[in-house]
Amino acid sequence: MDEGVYDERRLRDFQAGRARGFSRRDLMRLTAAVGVGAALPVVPATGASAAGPIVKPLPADLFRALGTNAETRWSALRDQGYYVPVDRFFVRNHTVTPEIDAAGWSLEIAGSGVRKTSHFGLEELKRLPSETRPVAIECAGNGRGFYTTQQGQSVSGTAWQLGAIGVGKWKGVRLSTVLRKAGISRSAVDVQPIGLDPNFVSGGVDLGPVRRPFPVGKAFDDVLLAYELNGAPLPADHGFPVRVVVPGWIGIASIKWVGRIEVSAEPLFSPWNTQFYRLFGPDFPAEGQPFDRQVVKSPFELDPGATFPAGVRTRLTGRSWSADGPIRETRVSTDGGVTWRRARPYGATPGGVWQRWEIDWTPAAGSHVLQARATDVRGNTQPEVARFNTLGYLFDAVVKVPVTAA
Ligand SMILES: Nc1nc2c(c(=O)[nH]1)N[C@H]1C(S)=C(S)[C@@H](COP(=O)(O)O)O[C@H]1N2
Ligand SMILES: [Mo]
Repeated sequence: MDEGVYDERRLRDFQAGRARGFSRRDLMRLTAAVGVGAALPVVPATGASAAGPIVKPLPADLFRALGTNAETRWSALRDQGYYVPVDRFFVRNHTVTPEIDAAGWSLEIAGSGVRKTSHFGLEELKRLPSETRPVAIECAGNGRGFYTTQQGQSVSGTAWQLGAIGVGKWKGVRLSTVLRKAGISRSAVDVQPIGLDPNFVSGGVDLGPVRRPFPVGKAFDDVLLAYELNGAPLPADHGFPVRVVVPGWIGIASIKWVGRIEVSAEPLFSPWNTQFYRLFGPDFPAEGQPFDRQVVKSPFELDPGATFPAGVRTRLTGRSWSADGPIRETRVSTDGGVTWRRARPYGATPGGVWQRWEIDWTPAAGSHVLQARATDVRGNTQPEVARFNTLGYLFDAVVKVPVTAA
């Protein structure tokens, strides 16, 4: 399963007009109306949460509220285990968390890639062989805010810092098991899960339900239809009763509240792989560079502006990850990038999703800049500057974290 090859092929399909679900003409109409990159306004951070698009409590010490979304504070992951507990797992909602009655819910599998339409209830899915996997859900826009605050560039979309990631223990049935039961045909090429949350309206245009296709090869490789997170039924905000979990891919692939899966004998497109989740900008093709995987990151488990007692040894901690493989090493600088020391990795790493690390530091009184840089086993590492793109995806640069000691 090579995502690069898939993306290139689908880009050519799209350019040639071999598109189902969302045509090139639709895109032209849409971009004429709102302008690519202008569709999503920058959402500023707001204060404490009110009753709104997210059901679970969002205490200010665990989350930053960002419009319809909430990001995990990295300070809230210090002293936590490998998995992110639900009470601090970030939420990314295009609209609102829907309330779904599990008894009345069923999953429809339909389209030109199956012999007939079929339905699966929740209890039926639970009776099929189950699998449990550690998987990170990470928004493609995680770190977007740093394009502006660190690189002085203007991008559109939610101004996440680095808290739009959570690693969970997801239990469910393999999508391949369900697709086989549904009678998937040899001609099927793409699979598109569709959410039951309200349609997403952007720039006055109704883009329909949240949905994004992926290839049948990925569907048969490692995708889950998950009904449990960290040993409990899926919480409402994370997709109850069933969500798709697509390991290694950007968060948008993992459709929550799935109600229907289209299986197609022709390539599928949606605004979520044509208008959004493409790299637009001077370095990229006019129609945007498609992508599916995340990049390397290494946040400290603290909030920017943290203070430490001067002259006292303190333990800095953090986590590093890459969608391309386990982390080989994380290096830390406490002097603004002049010298770098290797952080000590610790803890079990089921599935190799991320690596926790720690390093001791005795700060002198005054202001300091902390930086961490991770490198994965394939040699992917974090650059000084992330590649600008108008929608602010894939921010992978080393982040400069201001702290003080007093
Ligand atoms: N139906 C539906 N699925 C969705 C979304 C959504 O708004 N609606 N958001 C996507 C995006 S952009 C991300 S990053 C992840 C976030 O998952 P979480 O809210 O469980 O952390 O869900 C994805 N699946
Ligand atoms: Mo996302």
